[in-house]
Amino acid sequence: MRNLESKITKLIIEYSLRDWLDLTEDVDIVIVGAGPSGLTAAKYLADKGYRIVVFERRLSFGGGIGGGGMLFHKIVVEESAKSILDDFKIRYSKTENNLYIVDAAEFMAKLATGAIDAGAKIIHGVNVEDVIYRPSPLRITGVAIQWNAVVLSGLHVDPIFIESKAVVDATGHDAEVISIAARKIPELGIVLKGEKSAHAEEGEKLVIEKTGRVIPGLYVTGMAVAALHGLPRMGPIFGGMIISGKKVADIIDQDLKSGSY
Ligand code: 48F
Repeated sequence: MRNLESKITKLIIEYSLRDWLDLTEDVDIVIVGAGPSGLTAAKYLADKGYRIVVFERRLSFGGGIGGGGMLFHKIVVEESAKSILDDFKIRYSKTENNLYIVDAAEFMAKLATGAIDAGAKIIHGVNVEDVIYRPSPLRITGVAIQWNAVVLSGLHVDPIFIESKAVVDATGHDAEVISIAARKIPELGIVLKGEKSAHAEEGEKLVIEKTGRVIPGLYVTGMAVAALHGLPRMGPIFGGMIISGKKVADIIDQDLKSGSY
């Protein structure tokens, strides 16, 4: 072996490849997006023993959390999501109207830590650019991925594939995975209604209600639910996002256990 430089390189390549080889055989659920809904789903699914990978195209966690509300560094969470804050050991100030105030930095750091500590693998800098499907029965069986640096460079490079029992669209306002599937596999019959203007209370309620399975193998959580079903936006209140993440984890668990995924 040569000097430290070569050792650094060898170790990084060797240990990264071990993870990547595991991903070719050993993934139960692919979660796309490390925002609040994706990270919450990752933790609760990993807690149940599933092998989870979260692909996040940015080099950071948290999606829309970091900017708080118009860059003010706090976010709001409702009483109904308090038990999830507690599960992740996220601290808060309770206000008189049963709304909880949380530091944006703590919220995203602890959601990510909770997911990782539960056993989810999060890989940054990876863009999900397509899905894998099978026609009979019609279902989604994984994703096509590409380094986001390649996407940003504009180079024409083919993706590689990761198969899974379930794919979760946690990509936020654009519902990217679902819109790709809707466009490229018209026989799925998916119609994206697009997010509506703000109505915080209604948005929070409906985003939880409509969280779930889109078609066999493909699930939706977080703001992607609003994009799919034409629901109102709610701004920097995050109870709906994390309750939606927990709900999709429960639904996937039930589906995988009953074999109806
Ligand atoms: O946008 P994002 O935070 O989604 P979310 O979990 O939460 C929404 C809230 O942050 C906020 C809100 C709630 O009140 O309105 O906006 O629904 O996180 C989505 C993450 O997915 C990544 C993106 O970089 C972000 O971190 N992402 C999006 N598309 C892809 C992706 C893709 N194709 N491949 C990989 N990552």
